[in-house]
This record gives sequence, structure tokens and C-alpha cells, in this order.
Amino acid sequence: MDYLCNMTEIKHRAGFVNIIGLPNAGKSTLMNALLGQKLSIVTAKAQTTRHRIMGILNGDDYQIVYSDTPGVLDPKYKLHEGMMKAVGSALSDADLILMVIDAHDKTPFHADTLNKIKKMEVPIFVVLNKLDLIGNEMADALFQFWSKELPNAMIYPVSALTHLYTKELLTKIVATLPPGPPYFPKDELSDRTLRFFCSEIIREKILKYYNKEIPYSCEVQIESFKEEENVTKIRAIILTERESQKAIIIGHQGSAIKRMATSARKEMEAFLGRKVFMETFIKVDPDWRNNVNRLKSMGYWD
Ligand SMILES: Nc1nc2c(ncn2[C@@H]2O[C@H](COP(=O)(O)OP(=O)(O)OP(=O)(O)O)[C@@H](O)[C@H]2O)c(=O)[nH]1
Ligand SMILES: [Mg+2]
Repeated sequence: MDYLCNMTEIKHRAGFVNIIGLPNAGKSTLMNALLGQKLSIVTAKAQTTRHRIMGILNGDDYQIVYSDTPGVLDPKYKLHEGMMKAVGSALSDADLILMVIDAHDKTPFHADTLNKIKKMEVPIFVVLNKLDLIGNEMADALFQFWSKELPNAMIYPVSALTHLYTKELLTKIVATLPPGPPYFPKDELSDRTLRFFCSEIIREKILKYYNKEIPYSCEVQIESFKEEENVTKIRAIILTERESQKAIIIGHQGSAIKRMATSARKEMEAFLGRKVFMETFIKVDPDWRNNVNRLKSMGYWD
């Protein structure tokens, strides 16, 4: 369809709405709330999101291409550098930035990133998230603070978790999108594959069930993904850095991996809407987090 020639479609709006913020601010929760479905994984641990993940919301007269991004941090290893490249790309192609602040967390925003945002010409929405955790006085103080820091930005207090004021935020986002045709087919929900989301579901359960360094030492790869008539058959590989970590992931007589994999399989079944048969293997891949070639093959590095 030619969106420029068709008079009814000239009213169509479309744009990239990129979500930026510190780790754990609630960026993924916010994207899921704005999409009305869970696409990005969410956990209580920081550095849950590692990739830029697009989530597309299609209305009759608009298409919002959200990008969830990893939390902004100072890189300690190459994987972090790759994650910050994803943030950099989201800063460079946005039509609108949603800068998510955890209203309950006093950590100052990342100074370099804030300076970049201050220089940007696209509209900025400061989203004061986790409103459910703070009182009016605190909300007012944050509102004053961000009005001074970013005088041209609009400020929206919300709770992504309880969906407080997220509908209102969505209305403002749509009104701010530039006019234009859609970027993706209007039945598309993401730039990512089902296979990718299944690997993310496993990572979410690793973050949930294991502590300390274990989740950060792990990467998940879906070696095969076969959609058969009544079942999707998945072969998943968990990479970890050391034999000792592998032993912890497996647990006593395989109890730990069984618990994690069962929980992942159930969530995949709900996500895919069909039965899943999953086999899980663990491989030791020392230093994958610092090997640029490995990171390239995993999609963390262009
Ligand atoms: N109380 C409350 N908790 C929230 C809210 N939004 C997110 N959370 C919680 O905050 C934690 C982090 O949420 P995420 O959405 O994973 O945060 P993120 O910014 O994507 O984190 P990274 O991907 O690690 O950068 C989870 O435990 C969420 O349930 C909110 O509005 N209120
Ligand atoms: Mg996230």
C-alpha cells in the first residue's frame, strides 16, 4: 500500500520510541506494559536485558516501534561494551526517548548518558517509574529535579508494574510520533524471532533461580528449534565460564537444572501457545564474555 498517496493514510504516525535508563529502572516492565504483552524478560536482578529488543505496537493510525535496551553502565568486560553499543544505537535513531528513572532509587543518572540526552533534538519523556513505591512529596521533589535538569522534557510519573498512568503515557507517545508510514508490516510484533524469545525465557529463569555470579556467567543458545505438528522441540545450550559453575547449575542429582528448565518450558508453552519439549545441555566456554568473536556470533557486537 502506498501510504504517501493514500489520503486516509497520511494521518498515519510511526516512529522509534527508545527506552533508556539505569539497570533495574523498570525499562522492560514499561515496554511490556505499553505493549500490553510480555515480550522482554523482567527480573529483580540488574543487567537482565542484554540486547536491544524491538517491540511493535500497531494501531489503526499508528505504529510505535519501541526499543527496550540494556541498563546504562560503565563496562567492565566486552559483553558490557557490546550492551552499551546497543544503548548507543538506540540513542542515535530515536524519534522519542523514554528516559526511565527508578523513583525509589537514589543512584544518580549516568552522567555521560545524561549529557548526550541533553544535547538531543528529539523529544524526551522522563518517565518517573515505580510511583507505587513513593509518596507524593518524593514524587514532587523528583518532578522539580528533572524539570530543572531537562527543562524541555515532559515528565510522566507512572508505575509500569501496576499500570498506573501507563495508558495516559501511551496517548502522549502516540501524539508525539512523527507522521509517516509504518516501518514494519502491521501484523509484526518484534524484530526478534520466537527462537530468540525462548532463549531469553531460559535466561530469565537462570536469573531467577541462581545467585551471585552464575547468571552473569551464562549465555543461552538455542541449537535447534523445530515446530512439529503438536509440539515445538527445542535443544538449548547453556554456556558458562567454569566447570564449578556448571556443577552449580546442574545441582544435586540434576535437581537445580530440572527446576529451572521446567519453569522455562512452562513459560515457553504459555508464550508460544503450544506444547514444548526441551532438552538442555551445559557447556563450559571460558571467557565468552570477553571474546569479541564469540560475542559477534552471539549478536552482541556488530
Ligand atoms: N514496585 C515496582 N516495581 C517495578 C516497577 N517497574 C519495574 N519494577 C520491578 O523492578 C525490577 C526490574 O525491572 P525490569 O523491568 O527488569 O528493569 P530493567 O530496567 O529492564 O532492568 P535491566 O534490564 O536489568 O536494565 C523488577 O523486579 C520489576 O518487577 C514499578 O513500577 N513498581
Ligand atoms: Mg530490562
